[in-house]
Amino acid sequence: MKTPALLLAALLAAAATTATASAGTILIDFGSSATRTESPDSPWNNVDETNQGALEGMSLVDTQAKETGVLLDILSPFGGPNPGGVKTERLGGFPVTATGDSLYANIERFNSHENLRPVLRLRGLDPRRKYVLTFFASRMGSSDNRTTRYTIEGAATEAVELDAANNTDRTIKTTPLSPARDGSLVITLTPGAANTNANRFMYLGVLEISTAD
Ligand SMILES: [Ca+2]
Repeated sequence: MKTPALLLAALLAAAATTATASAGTILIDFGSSATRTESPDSPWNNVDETNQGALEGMSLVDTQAKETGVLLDILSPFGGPNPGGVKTERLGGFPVTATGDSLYANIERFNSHENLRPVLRLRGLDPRRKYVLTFFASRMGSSDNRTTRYTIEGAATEAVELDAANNTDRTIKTTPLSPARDGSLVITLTPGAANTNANRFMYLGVLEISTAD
């Protein structure tokens, strides 16, 4: 039989193990408030037209429903939600509520907005760890190229690109990224060089954040 002291030591050891365990995968659905991803078994975070305008310090949960300590700010907003993403669920992929919509932005004037350049900031990341970001965006019924360039600034700067036009299953991943010394990664959206859309539409539908080690 364990003495109270030993039991306490065992409990403290268990707590320490939990505290140093890596945060699980974080999933964020960007899109319309009408089609948020609500999944009690595997929670998502939702950013939509009701909260994206001046989002500050959204506390992100991982897919195990644990608070991760990672916070999301939107430093420069999108234009609004677009419902035109792919609605067919892929085996093992993201749910339709996440792939079927997105938040969009534009350079040439559209819906009274122009020269939008969305900027997102993740805070509270561990500067000693590396993170892989996975981006997905879909805009079906497109007859042009709608490539979005996602530039990520952490300890170094990296950019990845994805064409949302008629995209059903392509995602783009970064290499393992080190956050800046203050634990942040800043993500800026711009149209890719291949983007031929008249408004230079760019999109973000899903962001997945996972630890690389
Ligand atoms: Ca959604």
